[in-house]
Amino acid sequence: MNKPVIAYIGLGSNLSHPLTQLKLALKALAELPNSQLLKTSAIYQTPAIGGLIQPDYLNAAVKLQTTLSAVALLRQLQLIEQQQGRIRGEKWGPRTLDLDLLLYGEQSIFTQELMVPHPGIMTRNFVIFPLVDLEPGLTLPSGESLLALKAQCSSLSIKTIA
Ligand code: PH2
Ligand code: MG
Ligand code: MG
Repeated sequence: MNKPVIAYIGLGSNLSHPLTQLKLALKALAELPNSQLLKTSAIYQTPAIGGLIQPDYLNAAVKLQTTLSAVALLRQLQLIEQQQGRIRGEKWGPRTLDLDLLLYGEQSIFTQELMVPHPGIMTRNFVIFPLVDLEPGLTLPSGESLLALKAQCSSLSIKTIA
């Protein structure tokens, strides 16, 4: 049995009733094997970042304890995305559900399929705000503190909806 690890997962949706998508995803995350859902952030509405004109996103994050390996957890997240009708289209295109493995313990992982910490953590308010809800004192493997990142990012245009 692997040692339990604390992982943080980012959720995003901007298609097919995003609030329903996030709620379904939270239920699926609570039922992940060898894992325990510890905490859920508020849900935020944020303008889409990326080149395409597309609907606003709803974003959130969860804190999970798991004995799944990072890759096994990634596979589970991809399965949930697929179950909720994710079609892998353009890189920055709209999606029914995006589940990103943001942090996996203290580990830095750089492989073809997995980059942890997720590169978006450093700059995106729709990742940083939910993470602050979960663990304001969090420090990234780089040694950077989450609150320092939050201080650098815009709070304009991000609002809590639930
Ligand atoms: N995800 C993207 C691209 N742009 N914009 C917002 N506001 N929220 C997202 O989750 C998001 C995005 C690609 O994963
Ligand atoms: Mg994403
Ligand atoms: Mg993704």
